Amino acid sequence: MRALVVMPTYNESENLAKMIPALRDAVPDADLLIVDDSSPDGTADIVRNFMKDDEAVHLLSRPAKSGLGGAYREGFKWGIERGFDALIEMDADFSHDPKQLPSLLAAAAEGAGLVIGSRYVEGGTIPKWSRRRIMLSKGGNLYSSALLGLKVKDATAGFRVYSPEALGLIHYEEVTLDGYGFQVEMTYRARRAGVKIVEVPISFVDREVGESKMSGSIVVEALVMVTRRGFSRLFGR
Ligand SMILES: Nc1nc2c(ncn2[C@@H]2O[C@H](COP(=O)(O)OP(=O)(O)O)[C@@H](O)[C@H]2O)c(=O)[nH]1
Ligand SMILES: [Mg+2]
Repeated sequence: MRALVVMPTYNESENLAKMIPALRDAVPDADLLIVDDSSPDGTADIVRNFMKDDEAVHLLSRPAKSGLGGAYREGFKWGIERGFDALIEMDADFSHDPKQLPSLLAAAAEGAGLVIGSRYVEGGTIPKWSRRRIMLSKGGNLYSSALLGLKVKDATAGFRVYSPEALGLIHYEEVTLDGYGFQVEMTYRARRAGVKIVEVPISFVDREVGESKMSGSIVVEALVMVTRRGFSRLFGR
């Protein structure tokens, strides 16, 4: 399987300097595409440095910060055009452990069109979150799953593998949401299109370096989408 890690970055130079070698180590056969939005901290320079002597590292540079969803849309397109047959979504901040990628890729190789690295299936853990934080995240997931009929425990997760066939069925290029909304909408479309979805347990840790770019408005955007879509699904329109 030719796998491509699509990794959006905004001000992740410190994380990325460690993440690129960690990925090359954990999945030596995979290529790596960093989608950077001209981060002022010089994230792209870190990538260019690795590119000098590693042909498997690639950079897609965008002129301005324009959101996680768009970064994934452009990264997926880049990978599909070049014939990759597993497209990986992953944060640069070490929330998603590169060492867990082989188990996600194994599920993809067994025929799942969408593999979700899941915190809420048996074996998944979030060692550092408070009970309250876990309840909030789980609650959001239960709400989304019930309203949209996702039959998935962790629809907001951002550690995933897609097959190009699944991305085609999903029409990923039409998904204009960001952050959590992007993940949930992609899951909803995959379920509706009959894509085989498999959740693989992961251990999720909060970032230690750099700042989260997730904002309250991204959470609200996701909630509005789920509620609207859910009600029209359940009560017809
Ligand atoms: N290219 C790009 N990457 C982004 C943008 N927003 C977030 N990211 C990256 O997407 C990943 C997830 O964002 P993060 O801030 O960690 O969100 P959190 O995990 O929900 O706190 C990280 O690698 C970020 O650097 C953006 O607007 N453009
Ligand atoms: Mg993160």
